[in-house]
Amino acid sequence: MAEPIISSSIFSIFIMLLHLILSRSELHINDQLKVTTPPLPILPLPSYSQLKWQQREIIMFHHFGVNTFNDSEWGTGRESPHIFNPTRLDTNQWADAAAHAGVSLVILTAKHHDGFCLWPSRYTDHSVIGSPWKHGRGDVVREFVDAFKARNIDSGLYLSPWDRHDPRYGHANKYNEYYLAQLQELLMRYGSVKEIWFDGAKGPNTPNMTYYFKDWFSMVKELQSTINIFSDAGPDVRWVGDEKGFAGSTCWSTINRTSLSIGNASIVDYINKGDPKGTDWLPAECDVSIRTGWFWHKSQSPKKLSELLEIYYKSVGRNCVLLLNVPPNSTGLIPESDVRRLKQFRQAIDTIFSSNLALKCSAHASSQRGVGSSDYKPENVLDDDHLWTYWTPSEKEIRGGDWIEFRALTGKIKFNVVRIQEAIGLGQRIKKHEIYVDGEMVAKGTTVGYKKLHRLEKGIVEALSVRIKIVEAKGVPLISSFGLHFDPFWNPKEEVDT
Ligand code: FUL
Repeated sequence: MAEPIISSSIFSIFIMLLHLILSRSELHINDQLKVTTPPLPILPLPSYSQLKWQQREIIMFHHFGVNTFNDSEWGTGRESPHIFNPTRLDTNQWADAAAHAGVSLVILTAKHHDGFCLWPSRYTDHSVIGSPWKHGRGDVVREFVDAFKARNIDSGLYLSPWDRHDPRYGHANKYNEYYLAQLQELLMRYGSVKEIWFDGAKGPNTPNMTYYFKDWFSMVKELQSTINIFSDAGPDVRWVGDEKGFAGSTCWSTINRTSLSIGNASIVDYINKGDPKGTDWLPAECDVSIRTGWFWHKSQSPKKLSELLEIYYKSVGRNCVLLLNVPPNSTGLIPESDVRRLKQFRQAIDTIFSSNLALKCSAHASSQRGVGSSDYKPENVLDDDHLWTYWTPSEKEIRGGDWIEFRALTGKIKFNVVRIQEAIGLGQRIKKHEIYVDGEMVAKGTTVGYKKLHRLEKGIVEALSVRIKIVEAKGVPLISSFGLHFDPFWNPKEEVDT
């Protein structure tokens, strides 16, 4: 008779335990409900590889080939491979130069328009095989990827579609087979390749040629899953539409790919600015050379530091990645003058941006999503995460007039550059913004995107408060980072930011 008593007490203990577990999990669920969810994204969004690319900010280009030995920019295709003889070629020296410039990706012209291949391709003898360099047994692409990999710098490759040497050019099936065969060599032999450049350039009076872009793009993605494909029209990175390194002062990462085609001069204005209504995420890359030409010429010298900084503000500071070309010379080295300039350029950028004067301020905002939650508070724009932590105002029916303000904690702050960044992982949103210093408007702009840099036309200002007003946005704005910086290299009397 004792048995049922025992089992009933076991049963009641079981019920109590169950109750406790359930009430705890209920508590847990309630806790979670107190946390406000992030706002919905606004499509289109960047891919994982596009986000990684955007965060690189500055990448480098090396134009190297038979033109280097010929004082030429566009080879005819009739150059003898014998002229290619970089007797002191040292890709470690190239990689050191890139490291001094602080870049994380460098792109090499494996084949330019002249058709000469820097690697021993099995499909042509117009390559290093026919050159005296290393008795025809060298491979520049191999030496390039190995040296950069050893310094943790990623590689990219340029394979010119326009080929002035190969007789298959102009015969669609044959040339596309050739081109695809070379793509396979480059993307299968040399490890991870992070960017491939499809140049739309083609001179006048060239044979008619249909490129099988769809086949090329599919092959590239099949062979390299984290690569970004560059061309005038993407699919991952678009050309900015000029070779000065300048993006439009309005620059959307969004665009309609259906309006684009490769090698079509009429789209340059559209790709320079992007399109707020664009259904594709296709950010712009600003290519420019440190010298006048893309290839090395004895008579040319590197641009001044002030010119490089101007380019930086109009590329990286306008929501783009800067692709800076630095050509190796005919001995196979990056000239010392260019290495020096790269070091100066990096030092200047570090000097300007390594200290953020906004950290001496308290952050305030017109409103905040999820009041009481720390997830969307204004202070988030001052942390080191420039993508996934952000300030965002509360949602409301009619948008406009949202602001975030920084108030100096210990006396006036002195600056001449304002940096604003959007949390682009949830879509690019801001259409118009204004900057106020102690109540006076000192700058205004349109798009922000990953990074917007304003050099103040007024020059240096000393202020107690700085306010960013979001005048118009596609939806609720998300600011991921904010900075007030001092640029000692800039004199607004010399240049006006347009
Ligand atoms: C252009 C080419 O024609 C130039 O030679 C250079 O390679 C530049 C980056 O792209 O379209």
